[in-house]
Amino acid sequence: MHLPDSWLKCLVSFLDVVTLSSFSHKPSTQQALQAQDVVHENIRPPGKGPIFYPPYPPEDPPPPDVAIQCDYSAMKGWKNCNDKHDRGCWLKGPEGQSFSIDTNYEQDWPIGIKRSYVLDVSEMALAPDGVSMPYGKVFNGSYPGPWIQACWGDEIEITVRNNLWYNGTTIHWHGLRQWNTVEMDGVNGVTQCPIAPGENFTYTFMALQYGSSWYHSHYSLQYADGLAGPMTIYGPSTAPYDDAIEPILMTDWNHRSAFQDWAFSQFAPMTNILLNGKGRYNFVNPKKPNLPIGQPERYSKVFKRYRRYLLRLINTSLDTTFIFSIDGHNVTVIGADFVPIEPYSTSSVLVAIGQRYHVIVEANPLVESSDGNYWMRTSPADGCSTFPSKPDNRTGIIRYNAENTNDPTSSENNFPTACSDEPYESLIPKLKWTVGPPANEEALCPLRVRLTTHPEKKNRWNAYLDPLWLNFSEPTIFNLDPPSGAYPKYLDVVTQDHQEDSWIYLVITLQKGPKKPGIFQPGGHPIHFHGHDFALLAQSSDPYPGSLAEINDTLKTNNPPRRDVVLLPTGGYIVIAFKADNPGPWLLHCHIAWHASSGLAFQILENKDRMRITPKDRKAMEYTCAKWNKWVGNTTNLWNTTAADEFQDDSGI
Ligand SMILES: *[C@@H]1O[C@H](CO)[C@@H](O)[C@H](O)[C@H]1NC(C)=O
Ligand SMILES: *[C@@H]1O[C@H](CO)[C@@H](O)[C@H](O)[C@H]1NC(C)=O
Ligand SMILES: *[C@@H]1O[C@H](CO)[C@@H](O)[C@H](O)[C@H]1NC(C)=O
Ligand SMILES: *[C@@H]1O[C@H](CO)[C@@H](O)[C@H](O)[C@H]1NC(C)=O
Ligand SMILES: *[C@@H]1O[C@H](CO)[C@@H](O)[C@H](O)[C@H]1NC(C)=O
Ligand SMILES: *[C@@H]1O[C@H](CO)[C@@H](O)[C@H](O)[C@H]1NC(C)=O
Ligand SMILES: *[C@@H]1O[C@H](CO)[C@@H](O)[C@H](O)[C@H]1NC(C)=O
Ligand SMILES: *[C@@H]1O[C@H](CO)[C@@H](O)[C@H](O)[C@H]1NC(C)=O
Ligand SMILES: *[C@@H]1O[C@H](CO)[C@@H](O)[C@H](O)[C@H]1NC(C)=O
Ligand SMILES: *[C@@H]1O[C@H](CO)[C@@H](O)[C@H](O)[C@H]1NC(C)=O
Ligand SMILES: [Cu+2]
Repeated sequence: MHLPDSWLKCLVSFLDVVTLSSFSHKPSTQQALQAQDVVHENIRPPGKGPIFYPPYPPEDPPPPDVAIQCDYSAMKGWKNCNDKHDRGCWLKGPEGQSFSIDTNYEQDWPIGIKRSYVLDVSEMALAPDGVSMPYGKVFNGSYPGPWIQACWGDEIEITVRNNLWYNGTTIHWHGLRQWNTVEMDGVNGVTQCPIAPGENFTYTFMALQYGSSWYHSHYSLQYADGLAGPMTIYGPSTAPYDDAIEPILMTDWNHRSAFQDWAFSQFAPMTNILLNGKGRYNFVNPKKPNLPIGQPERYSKVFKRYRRYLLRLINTSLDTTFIFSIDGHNVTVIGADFVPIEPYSTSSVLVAIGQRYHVIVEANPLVESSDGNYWMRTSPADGCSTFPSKPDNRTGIIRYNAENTNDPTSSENNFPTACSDEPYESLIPKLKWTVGPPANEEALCPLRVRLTTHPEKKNRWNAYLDPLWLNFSEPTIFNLDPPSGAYPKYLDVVTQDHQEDSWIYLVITLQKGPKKPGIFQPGGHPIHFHGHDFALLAQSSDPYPGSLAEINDTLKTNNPPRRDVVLLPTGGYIVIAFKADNPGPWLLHCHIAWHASSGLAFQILENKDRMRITPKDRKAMEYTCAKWNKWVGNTTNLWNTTAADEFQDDSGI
């Protein structure tokens, strides 16, 4: 590796430990523990605290197969105060206390109940757009997987059973902070060993944030083959609405297994767009005009005029950034990822992979269509997708006029199509953060995202020392003191030890690289960090000047946007900051599946000495590793290979 001297110095200082305190919002651990005790006992004294249906579903009575009830019976004397006039309120106490949109949810949350779920992971041929994909991988026999729902303050327990033939699996609960439960983050090679076929693993964690997200496999390219599903945690919001509808998962889709594409070329153009696993495949690929045309089926929803609907948009793409819009309607954005924001109105929303937005649509068109129905569109952003030709962006239908089942005739809104995040100034968190100065000197050292060529491993993305290459059998969580004192370069471990109330800064830059065959260089990389919401101090498509001092004046530290996925602009940089309040190994990676597989990731090992894993969890984790080692050691179990070292052909995530 040829690096300039200054960069080498940077790498050395990167590992230095400098401590500096500045943050005063200390989460009250005691409160958390008390809440957990109550939840663990799972007491439900009848008739004491409130039990109620959360905003979804609008039907009355609600369909029992989808409706859950929020259960705060442990909170004696409290009442539910969330209604269509006041969605900001959640619970009111007997002495005027409340849990609301103004509650600092990092310190305080209501006492819910324990909810237990089971998810079966298995193989199944899929044809969501009418064209068969034989190597589908699904939760509970459906794509997307079942909707996991819980209420703010609940404890969630999910047992994942692996019934796959040829793969291990681990499931990640995207965007959840997993505060003090890093071992439940579901990243193989980092927080646990893969669950071997025939085995199960139980994830247990608290719902301390609210909003919408998704869960997905973190084992190699598995989620691209169908292992993804929606998740909602009910809580207050920043603007009123009447009804909510189920989450809308937007995804790109291929008619081959991602594992096949990867082995073939490390990358493949996408073939279609699906909303909640439904799509219509009818565009002709100029290079392959003989591909079959699928059954027409589109996602559709009936609206009642003048009602306000909450839509939960989730982008579970493999490599496409989508722009969501509804012909003739604006939407009001009220939440970005798990962070409630000040409402703003817009005619389109750009959702990068892994990002989520809560938006409200008023069923009162700005422009009337002749037939009373409107297209819901998802258009790939310019330069952020790999479709060989423009796919049909008419992916869903809003019907006011349900009798008319014809295709709408509405025309598209006007909106920008550039591949860049929602405007920086628009994303104003409701709960304000003031970011202190960096506790880590190394903030002055940028982490450079770049394409490299490895002699054997072909094209690879590198973000720190080396393209990431995890060892499934040796997760970082069990490897806190590497034998020689240093981690191998390919594990890309950045050690950070700081006081809980300090801020860690990261600068991530992206140079414009030369075009390379077989590798997708998009207009932006959606960068996702586990275990934290991070503050976005800067996001620029200008080249990084080389030191933080030069852009110091431009850093926004007074309530900057914050979230868990951000687009890193090509040729530019981002500066992010997070609180050192959640010990353990956390993955930071690009959410373009091909890029994660080719190494665009590193691990932050945060305050490892403060990590606490219960003996029960440790035992389950060790058991999982033992079963995995046994399975992978038996080469008759492996797909199309007789050697365990050929079996892993990507970074592992
Ligand atoms: C998934 O399937 C299993 C087995 O059929 C079932 O017990 C479980 O309740 C299902 N999970 C969800 C979340 O629907
Ligand atoms: C996972 O399973 C697929 C087949 O579905 C196979 O092609 C791939 O090699 C397997 N990879 C690993 C790492 O288990
Ligand atoms: C998980 O596996 C254990 C044995 O390893 C078994 O006793 C248990 O019933 C399984 N749990 C579920 C939910 O299948
Ligand atoms: C999902 O994210 C990808 C990658 O950032 C993007 O290309 C795509 O347009 C997004 N989809 C939607 C519906 O916003
Ligand atoms: C709709 O959104 C656009 C911005 O995308 C804005 O300029 C316009 O004022 C909005 N219209 C209404 C009626 O809110
Ligand atoms: C949506 O599709 C239409 C028809 O193909 C096309 O003219 C339009 O440019 C597309 N919109 C965007 C934002 O790409
Ligand atoms: C992965 O970890 C296992 C268990 O510690 C070890 O036996 C193996 O050599 C490691 N593989 C590599 C490539 O380092
Ligand atoms: C940035 O500016 C702040 C005050 O605005 C100062 O405290 C800090 O030392 C500066 N940092 C750098 C790296 O220059
Ligand atoms: C290896 O796996 C095969 C297929 O699952 C099984 O039949 C065989 O008994 C296993 N061998 C050992 C030593 O466990
Ligand atoms: C298995 O490997 C052979 C030889 O490398 C290859 O031709 C074949 O396509 C592979 N099969 C699958 C299903 O990947
Ligand atoms: Cu990327």
